[in-house]
Amino acid sequence: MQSKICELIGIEYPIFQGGMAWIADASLAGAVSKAGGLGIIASGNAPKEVVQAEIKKIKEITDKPFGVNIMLLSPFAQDIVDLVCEENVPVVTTGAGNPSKYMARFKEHNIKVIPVIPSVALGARMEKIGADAVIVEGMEAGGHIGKLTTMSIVPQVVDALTIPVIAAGGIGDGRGMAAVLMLGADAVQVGTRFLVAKECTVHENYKARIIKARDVDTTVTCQHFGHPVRAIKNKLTNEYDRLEKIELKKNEPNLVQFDELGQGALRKAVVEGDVDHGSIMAGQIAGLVKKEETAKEIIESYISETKKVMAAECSRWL
Ligand code: FMN
Repeated sequence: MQSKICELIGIEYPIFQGGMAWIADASLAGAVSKAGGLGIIASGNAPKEVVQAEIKKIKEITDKPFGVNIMLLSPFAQDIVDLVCEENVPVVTTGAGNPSKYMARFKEHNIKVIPVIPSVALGARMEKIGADAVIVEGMEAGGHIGKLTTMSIVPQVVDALTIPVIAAGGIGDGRGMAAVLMLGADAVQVGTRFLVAKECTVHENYKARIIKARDVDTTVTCQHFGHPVRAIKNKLTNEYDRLEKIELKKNEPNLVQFDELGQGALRKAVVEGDVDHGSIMAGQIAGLVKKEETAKEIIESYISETKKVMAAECSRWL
């Protein structure tokens, strides 16, 4: 299965493993790239040395292309930009901001730049500043989210842009992949399903909560204040809800407490396995994720299911 994205970055299958702060390290990203997808190391708010060590490790795991996800709001964003240039990282995905001020440097180093976008307007702006492709993420996704669903935003971005579009948010198997390819996407980015990859080093309690999740088990915190985040319901999300209800009634809501509640919450779940008080970021598709598998098995199942479902539907409709 080939696509413009496969040609652009030299990967076998049009599947990206989304950058996931604290989670997407060299172990997961290396396994995905080795299996023919695009593994992406998440830099989150990590300092340069930490990300540099992961880049070193991934180069030992595979010589295939990989990416680094840069959170532009990170206090270390500039350092990570320097690092990806020094290390000749083939692909950079960016989140939480506009990468325009770094674009010239990325291009000088022949780095493919693929920003994550939640709307047509931002997609068009990214195309204008020279992005090589965009990742359009619907609000079904895990982690920080926008307002529109994958089903509605993907075809609108595909119509508005000429560069390739990668669809993300709620793509849990080959049926989801076939659906977004039909909407005009050229590739998919997957986060939630890779959380339970064998090579994913997230705490086993986190994995267990994903595998146990039902369709209705995620919620969005901070819908009214700050940055909305999708995660599995737990004591932490209940506390967010309680505070939001109180603060919504005030003329001058206290927003600091939301930031305080979120401080270190993802790390708590990912590293310590505290799935009551930590943030178990995951997408709505978690209800479909039922078992731990290797990254290779996950990628192969997406591809074989996509082909199967497309062939079956073609013979039914054409
Ligand atoms: N996207 C980013 O651009 N940077 C991040 O640091 C980041 N962290 C995430 C952490 C978790 C635990 C999850 C589930 C998602 C995160 N995302 C982040 C979004 C993913 O890269 C991906 O786009 C998304 O998970 C796709 O939707 P899905 O979860 O429905 O598969």
